[in-house]
Amino acid sequence: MDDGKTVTARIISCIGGRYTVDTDGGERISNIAAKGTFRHEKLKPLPGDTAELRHDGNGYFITGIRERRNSLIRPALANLDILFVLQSCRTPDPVPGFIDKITVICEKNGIKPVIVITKSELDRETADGISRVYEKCGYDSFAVSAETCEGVDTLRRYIRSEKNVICAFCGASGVGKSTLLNALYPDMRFDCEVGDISRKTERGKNTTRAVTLYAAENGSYIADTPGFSLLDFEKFDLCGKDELPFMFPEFSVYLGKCRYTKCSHTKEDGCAIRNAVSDGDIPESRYESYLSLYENVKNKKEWDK
Ligand SMILES: Nc1nc2c(ncn2[C@@H]2O[C@H](COP(=O)(O)OP(=O)(O)O)[C@@H](O)[C@H]2O)c(=O)[nH]1
Ligand SMILES: [Mg+2]
Ligand SMILES: [Zn+2]
Repeated sequence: MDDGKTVTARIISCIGGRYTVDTDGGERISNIAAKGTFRHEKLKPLPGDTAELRHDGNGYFITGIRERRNSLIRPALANLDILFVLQSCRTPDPVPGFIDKITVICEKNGIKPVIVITKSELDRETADGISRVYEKCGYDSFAVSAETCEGVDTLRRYIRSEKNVICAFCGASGVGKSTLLNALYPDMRFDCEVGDISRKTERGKNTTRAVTLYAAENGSYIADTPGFSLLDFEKFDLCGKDELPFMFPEFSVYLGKCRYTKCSHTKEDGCAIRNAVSDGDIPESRYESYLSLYENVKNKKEWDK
């Protein structure tokens, strides 16, 4: 393919400014650079991007990327379809609000969040309880254990049923992302190390490890991501306060039914959302997250992403 024609390819990793891609023709090409002029634009090609490649006689280089559906800064990924949000029911204990902040980011970016409660064998009741909260909100939700393999087959079937999607596993360090991925795909080696819960103390310089997409079945790609804390998401401007209620799918049937048209759903009387929480129709933990995010965003006039 040395004819100067443009070839499109999926970027699957970027390490030290060198890209590995899968071409539409099914060829894997490594060690590709992005062309100089392209680098001057602020856009940095990310795993998940559809890249345009040209061959200059010596080798391929990236000349551009196709318009993205979405992009996340950390984990650095573009065109994500599904984000599996992992949270362990024990060790580490669930962090209130963690999943909800991510579902809001997903809603905002057109990404489908799927909730996975890990280490279910340690506390089945808590695992099932959290899982049910998200089912109630309309999300696909699973309780799994890589230790006993409970729920692993179900989750594998679920991932297989989605075709040609880009997925990533995310969640705090130590919740069991790498272990679960290796249980789901025993033939692949996910190389974000297993066991980095013990490395929490040496956080700092070394935290940005590369995100790599692995080719799974059905034309899908799946990424492990290095552990991150909720703090990494503070960089995101979530959305404006007026938009926030729409990022909670379980609110949707009540919106427009409050006494006041400009109801913030935080303390007003006659608020349909607050009534639904009292009636047990909206999970309390989700509403708590709404209130806390509302506090974060209420003073912002505009939001850029
Ligand atoms: N009890 C229990 N421990 C698990 C399970 N899955 C993973 N672990 C342990 O949790 C720790 C962190 O797992 P790891 O996959 O590295 O987490 P990651 O940082 O999210 O990738 C390791 O010590 C694993 O052995 C599970 O289903 N049950
Ligand atoms: Mg890991
Ligand atoms: Zn209201």
